[in-house]
Amino acid sequence: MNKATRWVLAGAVATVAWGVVAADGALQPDEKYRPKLFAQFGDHVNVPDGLAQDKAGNIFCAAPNFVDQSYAGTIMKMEKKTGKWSVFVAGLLHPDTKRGAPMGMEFDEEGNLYYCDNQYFFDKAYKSRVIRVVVDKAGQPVRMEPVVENVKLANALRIRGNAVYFTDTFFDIEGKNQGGVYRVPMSAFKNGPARLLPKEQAANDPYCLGITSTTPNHRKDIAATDGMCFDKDGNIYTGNFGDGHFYVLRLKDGVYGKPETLVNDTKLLPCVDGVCYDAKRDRVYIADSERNAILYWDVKAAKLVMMWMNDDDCGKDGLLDQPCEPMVWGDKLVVVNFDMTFPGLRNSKNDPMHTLSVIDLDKKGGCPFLNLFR
Ligand SMILES: [Ca+2]
Ligand SMILES: [Ca+2]
Ligand SMILES: [Ca+2]
Repeated sequence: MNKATRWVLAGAVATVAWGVVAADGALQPDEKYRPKLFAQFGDHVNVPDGLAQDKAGNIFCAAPNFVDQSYAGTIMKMEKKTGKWSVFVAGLLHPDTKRGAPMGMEFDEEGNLYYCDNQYFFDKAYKSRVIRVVVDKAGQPVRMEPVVENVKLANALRIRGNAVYFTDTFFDIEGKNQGGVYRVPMSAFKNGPARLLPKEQAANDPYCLGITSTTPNHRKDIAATDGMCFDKDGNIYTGNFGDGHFYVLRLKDGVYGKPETLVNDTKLLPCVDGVCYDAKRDRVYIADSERNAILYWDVKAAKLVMMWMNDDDCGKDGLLDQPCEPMVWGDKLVVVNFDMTFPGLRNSKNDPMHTLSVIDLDKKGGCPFLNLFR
């Protein structure tokens, strides 16, 4: 390759990516975003995953606890005032697997909590569900009930208007490597749980908004649709865990378009796990599980920016250890470290440090608590 060609290629990269671009085309971390330790748990939270916050700014962390299954799946709560963590609720047990595995979650306007119950790691035959935790005025859980069933791997979840939105990461249709984004209106589960159609019929499932597909990269992971969030205009951002393909589903005249590619370059973004939106800065934060990295998508500029990335680390001082879910909390970004290990990730082992990290965002006044956009 001659110098001119190289320059042209570098220019092409620069149109989609900010930050320092290394010789191999990858983005480099920014020291101002160095993460610090936010919380460390004992083995009762051996695999943390989803995050949510209520209107008062209390933080909730889901723990499916896949590694040490002698501990039940739980949802932990941190009181904003005291910073103290306690068990909010144990995950609702599935009658067949006898496990509860809370992952992505969010509160609705009434203060009820909805969460993805990921049964896929116990049984791949459509056992996953969306569960509603009915919460009373004092903030105490009253009861739990399945509201959506027949899901494969329920992963990320958001509430907007009177509907629950979530991702299903595996369709398990040979050779297609698909996953999807779903929208189920709350009216559909007024009298009992709504049910998704089998994946062979997903294109005709009235609840299926969009299907994405992974092209396995160097990790050979076929996991598809993982994180999801809305921007202030109601557009949906999502991405594949297996190849880092990052998409937007644009809302136009009340209807979502098909997933459109924003980034599809394994060098720039090899893995998309959880994503969340920052209305103040108009950014979508992206957890890159593979590289222990957090990036953001600048919505207005349509550019990908690297914030932080570190080598394999147990996380005891706050460094990232398979980050799976970011959440804007005031002027901070709280990041969960899944630390479960999958082939090809930098995280080499599930270690005894079960941690949340925190990154200080640029001081521009912060975000209101309860980062919801409806
Ligand atoms: Ca996830
Ligand atoms: Ca760790
Ligand atoms: Ca680790």
